[in-house]
Order: sequence, then structure tokens, then C-alpha cells
Amino acid sequence: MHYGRVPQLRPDRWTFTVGGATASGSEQAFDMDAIHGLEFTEELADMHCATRWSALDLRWSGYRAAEMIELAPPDPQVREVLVFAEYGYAANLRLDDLASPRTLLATHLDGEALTAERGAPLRLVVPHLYTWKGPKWVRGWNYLLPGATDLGFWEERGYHAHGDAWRQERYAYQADDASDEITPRSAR
Ligand SMILES: Nc1nc2c(c(=O)[nH]1)N[C@H]1C(S)=C(S)[C@@H](COP(=O)(O)O)O[C@H]1N2
Ligand SMILES: [Mo]
Repeated sequence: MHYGRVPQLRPDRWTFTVGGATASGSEQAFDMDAIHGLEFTEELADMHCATRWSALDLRWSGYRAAEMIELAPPDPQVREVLVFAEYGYAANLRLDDLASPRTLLATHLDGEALTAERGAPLRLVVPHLYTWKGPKWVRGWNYLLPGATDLGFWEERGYHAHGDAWRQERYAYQADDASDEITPRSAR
């Protein structure tokens, strides 16, 4: 399930871009070959949609987002990222959640290459967060400095900046005033 149409893949033009507050100060772009050069790995994860359905024990495989963070690291002040996909879909994540060893840039589900519907060629999977934090057709992320107000698709519509499925963090009004959290406009 997703918002909008399934994007058409243009492999020749496809890049994965890490920008915003990078350690180097410049944006880095990776092509598909660079992604496929990372170590291939697997994670079992449940999907928890914030609108309450769940799907259990899905077997995702692909590459650890943490490896990409190592290749294109953030400025030391960075605690948050905006992960973006085709068509303007994006999600706010904590850097810690992106760097979690279970967070994957997935290319396969249950041993099969992702279909276009499921997010091919690459989809972010963050097992412990609500599924809206995992953009299908992911194209990169921007590192955010403290105080940044960049919001993802659902965060702009009042959803939670962190989105921990086990704490049922669905809506922004549930957030405390922790200064490391982005405060969505609707909660100000
Ligand atoms: N690019 C993009 N990714 C997205 C979404 C979207 O609308 N666009 N929806 C999210 C939400 S809310 C859910 S529940 C899951 C649905 O994933 P599925 O289609 O594999 O079931 O995709 C997530 N990733
Ligand atoms: Mo969802």
C-alpha cells in the first residue's frame, strides 16, 4: 500500500544520493553497481502499518543502511535524517534507527527480487518502526542538523517523528518535548 502511482524504473538515471549535513560538506551519489558492491545480508521483520494491520515474519534481504552511512557519513551534530523516495515521498528517521544493524536497503523479499509494487529496485526496511518510515523506491537521504524542520510525507500530516511500533508512536501529539526530536508544524 502506498500513496500515488508506482514509479517507472530508469536504471540508467537511477542514483542513490546522500546529502544535507554530510561530514565532507558535499553530496555523494551512488549508482546501482555501488549499492550491489555492499555486503548482502538478510533480516526477518514484521511490518506494522500505523493504520493497524501487521504482516509477520517477512524475510528481507539487501544491504545495511549502516554501510551506506559509513561510505557517506554525517556531520557529528546530526541526529536526524530525511529519507526520500520517488515522487516526493519521504520519512523522518533518527540517525540511530537508520544506523541500526537491522535496518536494510532491501532488494529482495522472501528470496524474490522486489516487484515494482513492493518498492523495486530498493526499499528501506526499519524492522522496529512503523512501516511508513520505510520508503519504497528509496533514492537517498539528507542528514539534518538540529533545529531542521524538514518533514516527511506522513510527518507533515501529523504523524510521529520517531514512530516506534512497539511504543505505538503514531501521532505527533504523543511526542514529548525532547529537543532532539523534530516538532512537526501541526504540533507547535
Ligand atoms: N514511496 C513510498 N513508500 C511507502 C509508502 C508510500 O506511500 N510511498 N507507504 C508506506 C506505508 S504507510 C506502508 S504501510 C508500506 C506498505 O508497503 P507494502 O506496499 O509493501 O505493503 O509502505 C510504506 N512505504
Ligand atoms: Mo502504512
